[in-house]
Amino acid sequence: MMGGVVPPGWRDGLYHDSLLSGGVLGRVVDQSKHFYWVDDGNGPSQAKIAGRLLFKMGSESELPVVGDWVLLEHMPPPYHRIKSILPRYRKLSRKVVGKRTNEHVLVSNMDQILVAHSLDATFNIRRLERFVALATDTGCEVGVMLTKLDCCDYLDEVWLAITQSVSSIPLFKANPSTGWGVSSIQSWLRPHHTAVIIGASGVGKTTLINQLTHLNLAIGDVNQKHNKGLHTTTRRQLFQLPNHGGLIIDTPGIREIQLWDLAIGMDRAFSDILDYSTRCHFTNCRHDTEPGCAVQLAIQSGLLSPDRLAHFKKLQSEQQMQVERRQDRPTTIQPFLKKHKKGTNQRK
Ligand SMILES: Nc1nc2c(ncn2[C@@H]2O[C@H](COP(=O)(O)OP(=O)(O)O)[C@@H](O)[C@H]2O)c(=O)[nH]1
Ligand SMILES: [Mg+2]
Ligand SMILES: [Zn+2]
Repeated sequence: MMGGVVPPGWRDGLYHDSLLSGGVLGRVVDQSKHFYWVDDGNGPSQAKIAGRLLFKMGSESELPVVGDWVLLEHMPPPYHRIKSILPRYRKLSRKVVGKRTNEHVLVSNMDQILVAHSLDATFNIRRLERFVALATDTGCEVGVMLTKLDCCDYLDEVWLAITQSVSSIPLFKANPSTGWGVSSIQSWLRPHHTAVIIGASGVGKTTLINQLTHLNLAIGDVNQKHNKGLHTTTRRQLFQLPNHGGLIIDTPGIREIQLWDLAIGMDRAFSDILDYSTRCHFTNCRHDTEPGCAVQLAIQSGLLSPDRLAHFKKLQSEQQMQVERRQDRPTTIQPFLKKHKKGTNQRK
């Protein structure tokens, strides 16, 4: 459809041509408090949401996020106008903390997710499983980067736990500070595709991006007492990998992952348990004390750890609670419109 310059990560065929008329195609690559940075292939420029578009929005989750494909109306400086947002084919979201269950879209339209996890004293296999489930749920290709092996006292045990629990996913051992292991991650990242790196704070996400992009973004200093990086990355931003063509989005640490639409992710993350459960005597088996439970049998014969089953049950009930909460979600327009309407380019 287009010759010459295209926005970062664009590939022909992502959208039907009919969706691409009526504006200049661009991609949201960064956002600040009052405007967005949109790249149409000629580098990022500042843009604001057109008043008309804003008016049509029904909830906060419809606001542009990094990764979105948009149609721009070019305007004299300082701001172009975002006329529309093309439908998101993928998104990473989490539940907004609070009384009501609201969706908070973090980034969109990514192809790969790299889950970063450190093997220092903060290592937690359940947290790793949650991140992997969240990532898998998006439909993206998922990889795991394990950092800080140099800070791990029980490497053999930890490694065994990891390979047992996330066995089907490519695992990359790396030390982003020294660059060790980074080249295999670079080969896994697909040229002209968009990857997102997620994980807790201080695990080396931004350090990896610095290695991949040869940039010098501020990273968190290790707080010796807690062995955690300080929260330095405060926003999501899309970077291009030189001599590679791939794109990667940095994210701030997701401190507590709330689960959203985890049904598919659960199935994939716990496919072993689901496999066993097909052989349970009762179809509605809760894998507790029911006779003929194949899951309990797997535990007794050492094939499955009781911890893993307990974690599976916990996630399942959290998921159930969210489904119930979502059903009584209000559909009224959120007060967010007020906040964003200020300073918008309202069409006269
Ligand atoms: N010892 C050690 N430190 C690392 C490793 N990877 C990253 N770091 C350090 O961990 C700190 C936090 O890194 P940062 O990239 O800001 O983490 P982010 O919060 O995930 O973006 C920095 O001081 C890094 O130098 C590693 O493999 N080993
Ligand atoms: Mg960071
Ligand atoms: Zn059972």
